[in-house]
Amino acid sequence: MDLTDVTNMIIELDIDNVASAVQEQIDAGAKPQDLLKALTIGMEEVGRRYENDEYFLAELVLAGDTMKTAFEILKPHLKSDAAIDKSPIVAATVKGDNHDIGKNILISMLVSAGLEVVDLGTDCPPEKIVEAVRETNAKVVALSALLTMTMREIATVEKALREAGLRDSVKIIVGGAPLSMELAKELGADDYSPDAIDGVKRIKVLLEK
Ligand code: B12
Repeated sequence: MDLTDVTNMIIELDIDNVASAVQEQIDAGAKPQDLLKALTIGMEEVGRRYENDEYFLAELVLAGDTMKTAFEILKPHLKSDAAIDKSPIVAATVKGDNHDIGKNILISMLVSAGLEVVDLGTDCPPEKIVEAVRETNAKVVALSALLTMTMREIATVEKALREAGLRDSVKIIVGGAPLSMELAKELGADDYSPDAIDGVKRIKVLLEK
């Protein structure tokens, strides 16, 4: 049993055995971050199969549940450095988008790093984000966007924050499959990260600014 087997369990939607396999790898001394990578590679392959009509919506749903089951085991082991700032981070998946696995992984890792997070969930309207930033004096907004169709909502959030007079006091960082640094900047965000581990590092830098 190695990391490739964990990847294959995601691809094969083996929800019954994935938790014990992850636990076994942890007990054997595998690095939690390598395990997260192995799980994510599995999800990427699931996405590829869905795109090629080898998997359908039912498989996507089961893959999501399998990933969540595996992550529950992994979560307590993903501890990182001590907190540097206590000002909260407002996190949400953009309006029209219900994907939350990546966002939830990012949030777990931020919390493990000692940071406070206000989780606004999925399909989040811009007004809710503005309100949360105003109420909590958050310095960072972390947005997840997985769908090409709705990723432009990032620009809508940026505009709403600007119109509310809050844009100068808050940094926007985004992530999700269809994005890149170039796209993120084009949509008005300050930063982008392709994964949660690097995302936490970048958010810490943004909090220091
Ligand atoms: C699981 C899944 C679902 C599940 C979601 C379950 C859930 N609770 O989240 C379900 C079945 C509900 C679903 C539904 C749909 N999905 Co879907 N889904 C996926 C899949 C296979 C995996 C996503 C995932 O969880 N990955 C694992 C996590 C860990 O990775 P991640 O989300 O990318 O997050 C990581 C990084 O991106 C980053 N990150 C994420 N957010 C943020 C935010 C910040 C601030 C930072 C710093 C970092 C960061 O950190 C994370 C950890 O490292 C992807 C394929 C893919 N390649 O992404 C398709 C995919 C995203 N889905 C797709 C589609 C088309 C749909 C549907 C429209 C299908 C349909 N016909 O109904 C619906 C849309 C529903 C909606 N309105 O949202 C397409 C999108 C295509 C596009 N470019 O627009 C994809 C790419 C599949 C494909 N290849 O076609 N889906």
